[in-house]
Amino acid sequence: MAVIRAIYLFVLTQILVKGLRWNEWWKGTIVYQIYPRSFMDSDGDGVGDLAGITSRLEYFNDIGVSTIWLNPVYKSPMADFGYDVADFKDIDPIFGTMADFDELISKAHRLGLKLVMDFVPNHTSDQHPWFVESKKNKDSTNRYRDYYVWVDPKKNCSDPPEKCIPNNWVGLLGGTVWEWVPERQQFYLHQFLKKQPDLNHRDPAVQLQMIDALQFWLEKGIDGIRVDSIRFIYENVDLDDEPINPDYTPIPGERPQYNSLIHNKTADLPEVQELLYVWRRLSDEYSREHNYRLMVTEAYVTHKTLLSYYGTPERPEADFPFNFGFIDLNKENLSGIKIHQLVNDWMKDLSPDEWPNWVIGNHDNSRIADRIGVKYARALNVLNLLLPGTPTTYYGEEIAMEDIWVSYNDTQDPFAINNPEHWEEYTRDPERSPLQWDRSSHAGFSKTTGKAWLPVNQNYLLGINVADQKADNTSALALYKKLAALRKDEPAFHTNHLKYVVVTEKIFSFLRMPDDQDTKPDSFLVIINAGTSESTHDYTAALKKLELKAEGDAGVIEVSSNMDRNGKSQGLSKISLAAGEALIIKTSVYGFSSAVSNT
Ligand SMILES: *[C@@H]1O[C@H](CO)[C@@H](O)[C@H](O)[C@H]1NC(C)=O
Ligand SMILES: *[C@@H]1O[C@H](CO)[C@@H](O)[C@H](O)[C@H]1NC(C)=O
Ligand SMILES: *[C@@H]1O[C@H](CO)[C@@H](O)[C@H](O)[C@H]1NC(C)=O
Ligand SMILES: *[C@@H]1O[C@H](CO)[C@@H](O)[C@H](O)[C@H]1NC(C)=O
Ligand SMILES: *[C@@H]1O[C@H](CO)[C@@H](O)[C@H](O)[C@H]1NC(C)=O
Ligand SMILES: CC(=O)N[C@H]1CO[C@H](CO)[C@@H](O)[C@@H]1O
Ligand SMILES: [Ca+2]
Ligand SMILES: [Ca+2]
Repeated sequence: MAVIRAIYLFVLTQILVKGLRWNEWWKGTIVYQIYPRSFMDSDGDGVGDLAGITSRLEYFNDIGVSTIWLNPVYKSPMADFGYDVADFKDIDPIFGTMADFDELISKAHRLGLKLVMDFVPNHTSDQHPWFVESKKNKDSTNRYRDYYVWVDPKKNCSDPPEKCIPNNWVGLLGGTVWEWVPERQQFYLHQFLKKQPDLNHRDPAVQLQMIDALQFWLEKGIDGIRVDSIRFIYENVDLDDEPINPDYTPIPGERPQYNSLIHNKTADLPEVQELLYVWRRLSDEYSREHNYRLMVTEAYVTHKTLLSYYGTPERPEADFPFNFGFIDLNKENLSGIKIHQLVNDWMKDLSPDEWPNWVIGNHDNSRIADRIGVKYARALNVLNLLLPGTPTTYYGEEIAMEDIWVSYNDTQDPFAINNPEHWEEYTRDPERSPLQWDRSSHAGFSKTTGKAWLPVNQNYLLGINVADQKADNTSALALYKKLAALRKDEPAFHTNHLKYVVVTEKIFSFLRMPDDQDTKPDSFLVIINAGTSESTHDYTAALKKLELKAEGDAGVIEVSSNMDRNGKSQGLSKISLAAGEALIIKTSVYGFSSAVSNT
């Protein structure tokens, strides 16, 4: 039986990637981000774990997701919930064992799912044996001596050495990046928490350790890596001060904040491109027929720097760098024009071999439903899944989950606890609450009779949970499934072709078309009303301007975001959408000439 099922799923996977080459499965997929602490708790300790994820894998087949990406599950003292790695080749007991991991990956593959792991090369935990050894002394016999960024106290300084801070560099969480270690009579650098010392990638031994760690997981059969915080990997060796940001007003008496400086000595150094290229080549060595390994990078940077992470055809780097254009979209700036700007800013500079991608939320930012309002959350899933490129769904977005509120006293996130005066700005607890599975206690996330690591949002009792939404064919989840199926089944969504149609303060609309234009194929007009009231336009006139051919003036509403107009025929010359509504209309518009247009 298991064998038959495996073959069946293999066939499904093949259909999914129809039109894509074997090494392009990641173009046809949806990447689903799992924050492991919050997805599913199998043993009732109130924290999500690997066995919990394994127990829920069928969910992904059900909703049409074929790639899961796990935030770090490596051994860690959890000073930054796993982003402080103490062993790159082991699983933290809070998440389970290596056997649990092996079980997860084998079941995932059996179900036709791809598994992508987070990779955190910028820093380790201060509990990592490398750091424990490195901090002991700076003797030439210390094998780990140069594994971290160690520097002497500032020269010509009359204060005690520990007060002679090397330069003005400020970390992401405010305050100096330098931390004094009496044993070595030196400072080490940390761009994040003190408990996250930065690795020194200029030491070839560190580069080899990273390769060793990557090989370990690639050999276990993971389908890709997501590389964390790449813009911070290298710092300038000359240790010059960074320029003061003229646009920043310091608050008297407060320790320096990250934005007070222009970070051109501690971020986006060109050396990182070489490192990405090395990791790309390593990853490619493990790519086999029907087993391509994906590489994605994470950095909040300018558009130009971001695009550089694709590398070039001769020196490829990331398959795609995460596109965070939508990550700070909020109620104040949500509009048709804004969405057009965000989409076009990304699309206009891509070369034909650079594949787009979209991210609307993650574990570091308030959930999309909170930022722009629940009313618009469904429309953002429509955008995310139907624009050209690979969408990333942050767990819970498929059921329109919202943030929770956590008091300072109950706060878990060390970024906030370490910044009491700015904790609300730094805390990431609100977007990390457990996935809401059903109406049972802790929303089905955990069997614990005590507290879970974070509380669930009480709206799980009001229909914001997987079980209720599965049973309701008008739910956000029902919409999500429908969109995922469209992406999979319709050739129009397997290409890069995009034409903007009507763009106004309220409306963003676009046309998706398949490659084959000779057979008058189906194309899809996607319309989103991001405004606060109804909007009606003549789309026939707008389509005419694009100089496309059309068979008649009517289409069929394939999906409406509220799931109440599906299957209705719809004239194109007058289409009305309620505030927050999205429509996907099947039309027979065809005959495009260029792949991407800026109209
Ligand atoms: C240290 O200070 C002395 C006396 O002020 C000066 O001559 C010397 O150039 C300084 N050295 C450095 C490295 O700045
Ligand atoms: C850093 O920025 C300052 C101010 O914008 C500029 O003068 C300097 O040349 C920059 N340095 C580097 C290394 O880019
Ligand atoms: C939206 O406005 C906020 C300020 O309210 C700003 O921080 C953010 O960058 C803006 N987002 C976009 C996508 O323009
Ligand atoms: C938070 O904790 C402090 C110290 O334990 C206590 O004094 C304070 O009353 C608590 N605040 C709230 C809102 O619970
Ligand atoms: C949902 O189910 C009801 C009852 O079976 C049916 O009338 C309706 O058309 C369905 N709606 C959708 C969007 O499938
Ligand atoms: C989006 C993302 O991955 N953010 C992570 C970046 O790296 C820091 C430090 O490792 C983490 O705290 C963030 O969660
Ligand atoms: Ca657990
Ligand atoms: Ca670094």
